[in-house]
Amino acid sequence: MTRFRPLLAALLIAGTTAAAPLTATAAEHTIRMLNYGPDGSMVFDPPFLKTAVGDTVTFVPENSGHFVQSYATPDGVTPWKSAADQPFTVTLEKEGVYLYVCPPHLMMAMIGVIQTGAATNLDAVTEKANRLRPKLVMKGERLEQYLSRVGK
Ligand SMILES: [Cu+2]
Repeated sequence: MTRFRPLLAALLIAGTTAAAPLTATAAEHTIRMLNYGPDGSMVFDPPFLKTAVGDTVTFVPENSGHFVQSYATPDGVTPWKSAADQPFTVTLEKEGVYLYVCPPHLMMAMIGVIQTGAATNLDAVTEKANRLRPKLVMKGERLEQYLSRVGK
């Protein structure tokens, strides 16, 4: 029996080292919520972000009056919504496209898109986005601009 122990130990070590890089490589991204930024007034910066599955994104309110709420996400994602003026971190556990908004500034198209891994749900997100589009009174073209940056 004893000759199996080294094998078991080796398997345990292999399992540990195999899992470790996944944790170590999960990136932490930051998206700022701004009254004015590179893309004009009332913006998320960056408004489009590509991540890997398991990465985290922290939304940081650098000006007051903003918060973030998911609008369209991959299937199985619990909708998220932050408190106003508070940093908010979300872990992107499902592959696909995430469309999110700042509800108080929806009219000004304060919206953003995250692509996590492959854009498996792009059609569904685009369909839902079409219903959002009439609510974007100013700068509504941001919706198409950001979604057009989604790649395979
Ligand atoms: Cu806002």
